[in-house]
Amino acid sequence: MVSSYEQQRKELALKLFQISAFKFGSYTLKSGEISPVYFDLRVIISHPDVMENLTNLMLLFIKEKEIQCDQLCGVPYTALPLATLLSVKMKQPMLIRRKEAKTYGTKKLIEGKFQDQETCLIIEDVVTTGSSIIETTNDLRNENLEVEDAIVVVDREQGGKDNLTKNGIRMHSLFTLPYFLEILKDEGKIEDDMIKTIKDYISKSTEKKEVKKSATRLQMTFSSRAEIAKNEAAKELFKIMEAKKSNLCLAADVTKSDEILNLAESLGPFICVLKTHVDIVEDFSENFVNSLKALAKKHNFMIMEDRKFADIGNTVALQFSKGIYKISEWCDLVTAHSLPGDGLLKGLKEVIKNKEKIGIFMLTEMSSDGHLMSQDYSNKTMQMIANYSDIVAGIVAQSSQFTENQPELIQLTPGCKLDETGDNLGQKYNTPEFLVKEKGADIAVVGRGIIESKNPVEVAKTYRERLWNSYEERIKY
Ligand code: 5IU
Repeated sequence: MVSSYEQQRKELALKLFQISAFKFGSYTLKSGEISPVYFDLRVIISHPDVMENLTNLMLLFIKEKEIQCDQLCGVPYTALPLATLLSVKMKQPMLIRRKEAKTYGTKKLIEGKFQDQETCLIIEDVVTTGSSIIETTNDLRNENLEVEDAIVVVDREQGGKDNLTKNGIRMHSLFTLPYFLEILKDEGKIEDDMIKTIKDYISKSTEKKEVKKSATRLQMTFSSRAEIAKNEAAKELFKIMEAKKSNLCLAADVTKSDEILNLAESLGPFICVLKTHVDIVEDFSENFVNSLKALAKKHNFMIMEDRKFADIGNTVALQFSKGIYKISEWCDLVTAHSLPGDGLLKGLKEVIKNKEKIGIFMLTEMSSDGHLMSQDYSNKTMQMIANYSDIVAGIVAQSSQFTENQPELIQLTPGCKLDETGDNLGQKYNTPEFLVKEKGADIAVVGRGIIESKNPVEVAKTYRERLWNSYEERIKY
């Protein structure tokens, strides 16, 4: 049995090479990094014989590891057909995780029939950091399913296993990159020079990983991030967060200026940012903003106007500095869309250059159901921001959208409530713990969860404590 398994494994490795499921040469990865090896297991769907052999091998592997499960779930997309074949052969039901909840009918994220506490085995093709498996696991666990094991075809050995262990998932991989190298070398299918290049690459990326390990955004303290922040307002905000032990932003969505000032006075001590929508204030006046600024100073919080600029540079410069509101005169932070292109940032920069400290938060993703900000849109927004690090303080996002480790930027995440899942107008909510620990939020925005509660002060304290504890747990790793 063992020898036949080893034989099958070797044959499959050679076959995967033959059909270009992995290639050696010089490839530019999504991150911009040049890699001498490239994996693309999507090609296997064009080779039914490989699909069959791989499924058989995975079956033997699951048996050998003595993994028991009630359900199978493939990580979208490449592993879906693999999970399907395994499900049929094992006579074990499977589940499908949607990448986005449906916007109509039932808002299910997990399709298939299941019961509480059933165990679900995850199937994945290639693992780099393990983040896709973690996302799938979180959605399954949210449905009260148990996830303990993941079977993967290839482990690139770039930190995935450790990340999964931290999340309570055992990862079992059929293949690793060094194994492929060994087999191909034995068969004379790869030049010695290439083996050396790849081995150097592996050891270099391990070294890089070690350095990065101590410095990833999610593990750094806010005070150390204050040191490297390039935008002055972001620097100050990090310091405020650390000083007040608060990463809570209050969305003061009330329509009378006195109500906002009352909130600022009573909740000011517990928040790092007070977020306004000035266009909903019915009795706006210069006095109001002056009082708000005084309270911001008194309680040491920053004022964010959630203006969501979305026009050409010339217009946003006017909207920012002129009109009734003269936003740039009183806000510390302001939000903007990347939709119009970077002329918008140039327009805002024209205004900001005469100010002391203002930081822009760019939207990459919204919390509302059915928003149109795709991953591609978000990636392009991140590229745009890279050239404006002096004026951009961070992003407004639902998950970590940073393409690289960018600890100098702040992730602000709206859609936070202690226990609810949404409102009837499309807003989606998550808990403080989930947003900070799983979704990379540095600051969470809470509006109605606090202002519509019976005791806003007590509730704000609870949010602040739960958000801060989550941050402290996050940096421990
Ligand atoms: N807000 C969102 N989602 C987003 C963005 C902003 O909810 O994606 I960008 C704003 C809207 C509101 C606040 O001012 O954050 C959330 O308020 P509630 O906690 O009351 O839902």
